[in-house]
Amino acid sequence: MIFFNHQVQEARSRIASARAVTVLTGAGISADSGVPTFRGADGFWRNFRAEELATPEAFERNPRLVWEWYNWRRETLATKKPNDAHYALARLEGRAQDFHLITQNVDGLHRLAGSRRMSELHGDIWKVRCTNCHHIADNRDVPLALLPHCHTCGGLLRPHIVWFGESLDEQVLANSFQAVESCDVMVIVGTSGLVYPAAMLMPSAKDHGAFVIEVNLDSTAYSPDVALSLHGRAKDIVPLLL
Ligand code: BJW
Ligand code: ZN
Repeated sequence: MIFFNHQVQEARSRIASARAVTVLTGAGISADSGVPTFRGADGFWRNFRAEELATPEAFERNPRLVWEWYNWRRETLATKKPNDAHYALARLEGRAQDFHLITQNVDGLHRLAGSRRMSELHGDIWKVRCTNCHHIADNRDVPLALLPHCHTCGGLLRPHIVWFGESLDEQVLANSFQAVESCDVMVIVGTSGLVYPAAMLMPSAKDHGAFVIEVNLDSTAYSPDVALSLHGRAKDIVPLLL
């Protein structure tokens, strides 16, 4: 515990004296709000894993099934609130000289907590996109009609989310790399570090000289390479860092 306190102190002082802080979050930060993670024991829906449903091929084969999954997740998320870790990061944005939040999460909880300087790498579950005219619209309907259609052209709508095998938005990705390459401290919260290209952000920060701090319940793909690994719940540890 003394060792742990010492690590927390070091993380605090690194963040306090940093010119630029970049934070990368994943499903673990929202686990403390009751949102299931992707690769944890609760990551199943019926008998499916995310990898089987979050693909353009799955949507082409069975759009109704994929929409049922998203409907279920939107219903679950509509009852969830940001936790102390989300709020702490929103406060840090107001305090740090230069701050950027990169999230892989699509749940919208960072925005609800007040974060604004943010890149959403994998999209937003509260937006829909037309598969025909590509128009993107906010949509908070819960439940959504299964097989929802575009008001403009009648085309089939899909979630505005980056599925496996699809490219991330170029500008969002470029902004994210710029933020990790120019920061002096990077904080990584609640991600397994298994999904690319997000997984390349930490090595890139390190190559550019950043001090990297990880907050996670367990060891991850990043743990051997980071400067500090803080093990525990995001909602308990992240507020201690500010
Ligand atoms: C806690 C906690 C608590 C729990 N407190 N911590 C290079 C090499 C190999 C493969 C590829 C590669 N480049 C591209 C690929 C293919 C693929 C990929 O990465 N595959 C890997 C699985 C191997 N990537 C892509 O397809 C990407 N596209 C792309 O690169 O296009 C070009 C291209 C294509 C194909 C080949 C080559 C190039 C797109 C990836 C989009 C991923 N989108 C998803 C699904 C969205 C669906 C949806 O949400 O509706 O996004 S995947 C899923 O994983 C989701 C997440 O954002 C993402 C990351 O997961 P995350 O957040 O890390 O969650 P978990 O569950 O994995 O981990 C939770 C962590 O929290 C754990 O560590 C816990 O310990 C911790 N934890 N409770 C603190 N309370
Ligand atoms: Zn349309």
